[in-house]
Amino acid sequence: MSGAGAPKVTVDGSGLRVVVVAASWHEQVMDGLLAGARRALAESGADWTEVRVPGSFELPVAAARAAAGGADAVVALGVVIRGGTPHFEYVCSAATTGLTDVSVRTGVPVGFGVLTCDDEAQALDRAGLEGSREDKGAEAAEAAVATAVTFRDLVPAPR
Ligand code: DLZ
Repeated sequence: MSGAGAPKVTVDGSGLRVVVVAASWHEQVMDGLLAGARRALAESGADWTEVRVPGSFELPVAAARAAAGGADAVVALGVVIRGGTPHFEYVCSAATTGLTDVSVRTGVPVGFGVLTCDDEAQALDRAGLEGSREDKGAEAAEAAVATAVTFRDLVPAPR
């Protein structure tokens, strides 16, 4: 999937409570994703807390807890790098399906900042680090906040 065509999203997220759920595999890339998300959230004016889990497989349950705990939006960050076994497909699928399920079931927007890459170079290029072409942590945070702001103005959250 190409990153070309991504919108520049700037919204006023003040008053929103955002929870960032972040996996811990691939530390350097995760540091970049987290820094990008923090930058975007600070710019939006939203308040946020951060929860770390071991791997991307654990992101959906963390997002579910955050949504049940009253978060207005969740930002999910993780990095999955293809190895030599089908494990990659299972972890990616569990994270993607699980996060989608949490979002649709609870009505709480979940920004998807989970990189699914063939190798570490691809991940570094998307991590918002110096020399990266893309900043997926910031994009995920901006998307979550923008969607929560839209919903705040439109409809009460189903709880
Ligand atoms: C097991 C595993 C592997 C092989 N690779 C990754 C990865 O690249 N990125 C990631 O976030 N997590 C990985 N994991 C860990 C799983 O997500 C999960 O934490 C474990 O299977 C324990 O439930």
